[in-house]
Formats: sequence, structure tokens, C-alpha cells
Amino acid sequence: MKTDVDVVVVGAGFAGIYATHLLRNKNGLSVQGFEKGSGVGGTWFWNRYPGARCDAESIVYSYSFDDEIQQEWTWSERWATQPEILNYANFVADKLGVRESYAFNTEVTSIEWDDAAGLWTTTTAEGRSTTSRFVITAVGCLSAAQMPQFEGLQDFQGELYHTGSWPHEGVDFAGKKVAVIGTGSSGIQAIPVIAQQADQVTIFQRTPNYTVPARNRTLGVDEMALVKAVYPTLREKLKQTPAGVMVKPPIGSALKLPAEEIRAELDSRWAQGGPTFMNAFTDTMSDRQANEITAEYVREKIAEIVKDPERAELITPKSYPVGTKRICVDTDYYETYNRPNVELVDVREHRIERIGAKGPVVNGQEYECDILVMATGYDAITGPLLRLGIKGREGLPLKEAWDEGGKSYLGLSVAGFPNLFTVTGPGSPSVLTNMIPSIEQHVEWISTLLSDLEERGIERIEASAEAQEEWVAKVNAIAAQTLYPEAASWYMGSNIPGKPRVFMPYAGGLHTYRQLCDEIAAAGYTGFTLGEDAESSAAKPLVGVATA
Ligand code: N01
Repeated sequence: MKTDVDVVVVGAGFAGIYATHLLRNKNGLSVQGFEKGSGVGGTWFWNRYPGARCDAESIVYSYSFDDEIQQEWTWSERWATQPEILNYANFVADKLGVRESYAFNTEVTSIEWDDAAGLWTTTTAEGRSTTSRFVITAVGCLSAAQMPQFEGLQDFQGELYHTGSWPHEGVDFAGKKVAVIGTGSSGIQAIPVIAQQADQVTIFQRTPNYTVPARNRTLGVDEMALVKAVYPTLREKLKQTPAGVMVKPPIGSALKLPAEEIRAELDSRWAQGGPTFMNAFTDTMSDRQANEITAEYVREKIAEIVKDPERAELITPKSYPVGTKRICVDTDYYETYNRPNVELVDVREHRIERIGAKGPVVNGQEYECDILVMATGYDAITGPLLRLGIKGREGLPLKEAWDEGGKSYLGLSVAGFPNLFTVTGPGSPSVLTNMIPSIEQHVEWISTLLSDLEERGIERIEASAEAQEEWVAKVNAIAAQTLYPEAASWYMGSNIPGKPRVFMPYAGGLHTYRQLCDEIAAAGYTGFTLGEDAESSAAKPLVGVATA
């Protein structure tokens, strides 16, 4: 069956840019990309809030597939700012010439599989339809912003913003009263910067968070030159790591080491800055008692930094193990609570009742503000995919297939949805790793798969329901060996009312996962049904398969 293009790619973030490039230039396929924003960059296109930075070091939060790109681009800071990362995405997109394959300002509203014809039809908000043999979703894990449905929100008279959809022209906080709801990574990065500019900042905190100092600094030209000289070897080494980042290895079990060695290690990592703090010991993420040692260290730091003991107590996390909600990386977050223009409203016991015309209302009090910032997070990992209106075989909506949580084989492919690939989908390492190496691994694997199919004259591929069930069980079993399920986090879907509570990412490490994916490919794509087999599986009823 003739289609408009070979492949539709949804999203022009780092995954979309690379997928479009590789499929066009290596596989020789025709590609139509769709992107809701007016430009490339994905998360870095939307998250323009003040203080937005990456929490993976810039020298490794970048593509490795093209030495020319990594030699030409020079990072200026240890943790790159949002504008610098967005410039980088634009630089790469221009260099690879991928922009011409995209329709920007174009929202995809449905993607439907026609089983008889063996093709996907992607439809946009404007009603444009495009048929393709394959669809690749490159929509990111944290792109479906979560705006809580507070009563009265629509009647708020001030300016309202979500960190994940920040105005391009910026926001002027000077002389303003600002309310911030949310103290996750976004709130923790934005609050110190807003507090420096605004007259008054009122922070509404439901759950206190653990955060480690970034210790940001500029990267010298000489330092960058040294990195560039070793880039090829460095990138190869990173492929053998669980998270695709450089981390100092753990020094041993926190339960077995002497107290002074533990202290010295945590002091050293706290002074060094960044999330490597969490890698001090082998058992921090698997043993509650071991975890408590690192958690208690952060609590002591809060008590040291925050001058008002009552306030320090309120912002001290105690109800969940450190690291089970993603560890935050900040510049002067705890210090900001010493500022006279910062007020803290604890909304653990008394929740935000509603948003009044002048501001949030808690326990009967309306907190007046000119600007209300929602740093309230995302419907993570599955959310961006569910918003695409995907329907697979027999018209099965993805939403139904996932009514018990995001089930997928390898985080790449969903039973009942042939020829559809989900870059960094649920059940893949994704958010537990440096996203760019994870994206590269997925895109390269898909590209190899498509050329293998081409070579063998196979037109259809689909994850088998059995392989998917086994993979989901494996992902759950690995998560169960960790402390992650103990927190009500977005990893678990706990931040979204009604969302099934399932730990979504694969916690076995990117290196292990990469090897598994390679073995599956080498064995002829075990766990997938190919060609005729996939077609005959079309006859099998889907009910109780995809949702089993
Ligand atoms: O979102 P979050 P985020 N009433 O879900 C609160 C990545 N990221 O945008 O914890 C009151 O973590 C909510 O409270 P609670 C990174 O992976 C990376 O900050 O649910 N409060 C929480 O405090 C990160 O983990 C970078 O009780 C409400 C906050 O809003 C992920 O994105 C920077 C509420 C949401 O925190 C998400 O971070 C930024 C309500 N009704 C983001 N609803 C870096 O690279 C929600 N909250 C550094």
C-alpha cells in the first residue's frame, strides 16, 4: 500500500531531531515530522522558567553520534542553562537540516492504525492527514504539563503561568507579589531566582524535597578542549554505565562503613555538587536503613543552612526515602528561606482549597499575589503518549490498552500497535538516565530494526502480548528491589489523580538494557511477531491481550 511518507515522527526535541536525521539520511526513508511548538528543542523549548538548567552535566548531556557536532559545540557552564541547551538543539537541527522535514505549530490529535492496509494515519488539529508505514513518537517523558484543577482557577485575576509552558518573552517579577505552587525540581530551580527579582514570594509546599547543591561554574576554553580531545573514548565509556553519566563509584555499603568515612564521603560529594551525591554508597537506593544515613545528612544540612528552626523543620523531608522522588539539584534553594521576602505556606494538612480572584486560599486565608506560578509537574512518561489519540488494531485506544498503567515491550513497542515505536517509552531506562544517551540508543536500535525489516522484505512488526507481559513483570521485579515504590512520585504516576500506580521506568541500568536490546535484535527480534506472523496475529482478539 502506498503511503504519503515512510515514517511520521512526532516531536522535535532531541529524540525527534535524531530520529528524523537517522531515518532520512541512514535508512533513506521519507519522514514527516510534526511539532506542536514553533521550533525544535522539546522540553527546552517549553521550559523557559527562570533558573531552568539541566541536572546532567552539559559535556555529557549532548549527542555523541557525530564527532563533528561535539567538536564544534562548546559548553560554557557545568550545568547548562535552558537558553544554552535550546541554542544547542537549534545548532544541531540546522547542521543536520532536519527542520525542513517538520511541520511546526502543528499538534497531532490522532494516530490510527488501518490493519487491512497496514498503515498509520496521523491527523493534526488543522485536520491534515498523513499516512505512513511507521510512526515514531518522540514526545519526551515530561512534556504533558499538569495544571491542577483548583476550583476558581479560571477567575484568578493575576498572571498565571506553568513552568512547563513559560512565555517566550519572559516574565517581569520586579515589584510583584508572586505565589509559587510546587517544590519539585522546577520550583526549586525557579524560586531562588524569582525571590531575587520579586517584592514578595509565597511558596505553597505540599511535600518538602531533598535537593543537593549544583555548584555550578563556568567551563574554561582549555577545559572544554581537554574534554573534546577525549570525547570519543569518554562516550564509549559512558555506554558501559547505568545512567550514561560520569559518576564517582560508590565507596561501599553505608551499613558497613565506619561513621567517619561515611561523613567524609558525603561531605566531599556535597562539596562537589550534583546528583552524584546519591551514588556515595551501594545500598542507598535499596535499603531503607542505608538510605536514612544519606537522608539524615541532607536534613542536617537544612538545619545548618536555614536560620529559622521552625521554617527549617517545615521544609525538611521525612516521609519518604531520599532519591525516591527524583533528587533535585539547586542553586541557593534552602538559602532562599533566609530571605525576608519569602513566605512559606505548608499545605500538607490544610490543602489549597481554591484559587480566589486574588490568590490561593488555604485554611480560609487568601494569599494575594500578582503572579501565580504553577510548578506542579507533569503527567509523566505515559501522559504525552496518551494525549496523541493513538488507536491500534481493532481501533483499540492506547488509553484502554493502558488502563492498568503503561505496558510496553522494552519501552519501545506496544502489543496491538504494530509499526509504532515509542522513544523512551514506559518500561525503558529513560528518566533514570541521562536522556540523550537513552534517546540515541533507542533511535539507533529502531533505525537498525527498520533496515533489517527492509532487507528481509518484512512490512509489519509488533510486540507479542506474552513478551510484553514478561517485560512488564521484569520492570516491576527490578523496581521492587529498590526503594523507588515507597514514594508517591511521578515515577509511580502518583501525582495524577486516577492514574494507575505503577513504577514506569526500567531501573536495571542503561548498560544492561542496551545489551538486552542488542541481543534481542541479534536473535532476530525475539518477543516481536514479524511480517506474516504479525498479520495473522491481527486475527487474535485484543481484549485481554494488551490490557492483561
Ligand atoms: O514536577 P514535580 P517538576 N497542591 O512533579 C506540587 C524534571 N526536571 O516540574 O510532591 C499543592 O517533581 C507537588 O507536591 P507533591 C525532573 O526529572 C528536571 O518540579 O505532589 N502542590 C510537587 O512539589 C523532575 O523530577 C530539571 O506533594 C502540588 C510539585 O508540585 C521532573 O522534571 C528541572 C499540587 C511538582 O513537582 C518534574 O519536576 C525541572 C497541588 N494540587 C524539572 N500538585 C532539571 O534538569 C502538584 N503539587 C534540573
